[in-house]
Amino acid sequence: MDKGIILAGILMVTILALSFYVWNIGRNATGAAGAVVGQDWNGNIKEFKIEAKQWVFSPDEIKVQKGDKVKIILMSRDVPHGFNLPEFGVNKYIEPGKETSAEFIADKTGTFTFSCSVFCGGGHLAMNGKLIVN
Ligand SMILES: [Cu+2]
Repeated sequence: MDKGIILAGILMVTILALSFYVWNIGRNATGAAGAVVGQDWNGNIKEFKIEAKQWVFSPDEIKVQKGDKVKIILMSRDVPHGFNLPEFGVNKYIEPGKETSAEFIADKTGTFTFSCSVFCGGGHLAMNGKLIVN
């Protein structure tokens, strides 16, 4: 093959790689800004972390305001558990060693019980907590 063609090829690949790199930086920057806007949804997203282990949720009480968009990050310390909050259409499987998240809008006031929905041993039925929406 002609040396000139090889050089031109290398140059093309280099230019392509560089432009992809620059394009990717721009894309990531937009993504980050978009994420911030997303979190600002309604100006009042509330994020919580709840840890599940035999046979408690920790914390077992969370408080939000009506209209809040609520995000709950769920983790299990031992066996698989569940997070069931039927009034808000939430039922998640919590796999040990993996974060699971649930999102909903607290569109009604009251005290709602969340409970474990995956059989996890002797204390399973007593494994629950409270969501208070004011
Ligand atoms: Cu359980």
